[in-house]
Amino acid sequence: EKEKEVNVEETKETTEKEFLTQPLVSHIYTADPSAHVFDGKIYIYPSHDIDAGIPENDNGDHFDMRDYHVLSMDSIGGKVTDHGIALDIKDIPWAGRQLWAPDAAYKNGTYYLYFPVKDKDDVFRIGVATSKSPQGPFTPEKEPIKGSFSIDPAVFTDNDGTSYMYFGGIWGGQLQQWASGKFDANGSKTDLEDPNIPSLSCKVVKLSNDMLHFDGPVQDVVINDSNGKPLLTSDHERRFFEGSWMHKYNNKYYFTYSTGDTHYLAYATSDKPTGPFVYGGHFMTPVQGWTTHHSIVEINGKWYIFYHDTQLSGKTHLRNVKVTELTHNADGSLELINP
Ligand code: FUB
Repeated sequence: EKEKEVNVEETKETTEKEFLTQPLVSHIYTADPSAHVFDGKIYIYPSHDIDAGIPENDNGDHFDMRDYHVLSMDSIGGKVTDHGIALDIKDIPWAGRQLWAPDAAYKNGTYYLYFPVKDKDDVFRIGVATSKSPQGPFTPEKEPIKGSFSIDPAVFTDNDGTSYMYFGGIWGGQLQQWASGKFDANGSKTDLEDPNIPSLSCKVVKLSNDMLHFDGPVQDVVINDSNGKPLLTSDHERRFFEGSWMHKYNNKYYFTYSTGDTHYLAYATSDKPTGPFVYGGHFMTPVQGWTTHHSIVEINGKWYIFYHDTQLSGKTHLRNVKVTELTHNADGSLELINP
């Protein structure tokens, strides 16, 4: 089955400007694009949306994805290649359901695919799979990463070679159910339920040299306002919800994320990869569809944001990935994109 799927190609004979407003592929639904440049080529690691016929709910049960495809292109505006199934849920021994937003990394000749999926007890964990090729297929480890929980892993490698994983998402991503440090099946289905306390934080942890384990404590990604006060639970326009990413620009660390129920992409900056961060503002207004999820990558000296909307289907769980330019202003702020 894997063989049949390999090298499905989509050719887009468009100008770069047209390309920047259109879905990258339309033969499958794709979302949550994590983009990287490996060996001079652009690789995109998206979720692969399907219509599983599950009614929409706040738990996100309708996002019932079952495999990953890797996309690649030589340049922005170039031909997009779908490399077929890179990892199938049936090959992950501990997986139950829902393969959500993945990310990828490279170290010492090996490519790593990080993915969230619910285990057989319906609790989200983060797994890792390896390959000698950026396009896969990837072979999963037998167990989830020890100490992992919730969703949306994003792996960032700093100039000194240290890799960090940012992860977490509230509501369907279950982060609020880990508030005590242990999973609470009867815990809040939304947030911490007190509008006046600091909002739930995304998590960050150092990865081990072999990229397969957590190495050290899981810490909070604290986001303060410009007066040094943490963002509060009630601050839905600014607080973290899910879909984190990290990039470094002019020696500043940019932590970017979705505000979830208010549908913005927001950023916060720090001099350290683990924060604390100072809230900077929104940099993308809401897209069509409930979810908004992105990655940021430098390609030949220009910065791009990969994101998704629902242009092809009009349905919130059947999304399509896109790319557009991202501008860092002279004062370090990010220019607001209105997709
Ligand atoms: O694709 C499923 C979930 O939707 C992702 O994990 C979230 O970030 C949101 O995009």
